[in-house]
Amino acid sequence: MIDSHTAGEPTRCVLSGGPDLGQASLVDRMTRLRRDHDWMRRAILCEPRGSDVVVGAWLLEPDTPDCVAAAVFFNNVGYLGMCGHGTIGVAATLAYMGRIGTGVHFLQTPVGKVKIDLHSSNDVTIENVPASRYAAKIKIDVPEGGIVVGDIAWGGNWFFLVEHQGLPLELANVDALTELTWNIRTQLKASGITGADGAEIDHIELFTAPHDQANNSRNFVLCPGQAYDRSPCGTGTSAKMACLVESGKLAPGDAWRQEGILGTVFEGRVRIENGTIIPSITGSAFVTAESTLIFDLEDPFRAGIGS
Ligand code: PYC
Repeated sequence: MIDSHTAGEPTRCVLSGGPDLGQASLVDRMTRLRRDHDWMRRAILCEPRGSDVVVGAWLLEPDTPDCVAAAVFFNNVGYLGMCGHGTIGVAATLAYMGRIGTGVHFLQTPVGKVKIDLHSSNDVTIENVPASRYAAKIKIDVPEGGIVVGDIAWGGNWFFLVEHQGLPLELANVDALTELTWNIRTQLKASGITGADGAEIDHIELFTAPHDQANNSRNFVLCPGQAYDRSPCGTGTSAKMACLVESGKLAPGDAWRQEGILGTVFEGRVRIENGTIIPSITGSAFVTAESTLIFDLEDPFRAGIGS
């Protein structure tokens, strides 16, 4: 395995070992991983080997010859369609391993092909799957949070995006921000408010003015397993840019500098292809560790702690 972090958010790349998932399509292999071998997700990411914050990227053979690799992203509670910071981490990891050099490459993900432009061993631009706003100005009454208004958008995952007033988006307030965003998520579910085809909205994103005037906005993003994203969130920034384009506040080609809760920044842009919004995100990742996992049959926590 190789660990990295992208703007503070960790990615753990699984390079080899694990079950034989066969030769099926990537989506079928992810289904098989989830159905038959889900204990490995917990064993790799959860305590005592990992923590709730870590996102996994299981690197597999791509279905399509034009991709350098395929990746299945997973976290402490399940699987992600796409992961922006994770894709930047995968790119830095592939560069560290000497599997890619600077220039353009493609990574296959369960929700589509993602372009990677490696600028240096650490600096990467990814072109995400298409993003879109699904619904605007949805109003919900959140216990302890009052009336909250937000947009629903897809950026590779489903997001509820809220212009936040109140408690500043700072590390000192992380517990309260986590509680607020978790209550928003719970209320969305209780109200039957979903993304397309009934998809659960499992990422909640709050926005305020940036701390650094060189940036456009600051965010706090709650991930599905209740951990907050240390990075500005690649799929969340993609969803945000789709909303901005739909409301005429971001033009194709213009930069959108999204600051996260640690103050780290992703620079986003969109282009429009046949009426579809294609977001790209630029950020930096750093390799932090190489390791081999050991599964001792005597270890009561060899499959991780949790369910
Ligand atoms: O960067 O897209 C992202 C992401 C999703 C969850 C954590 N990071």
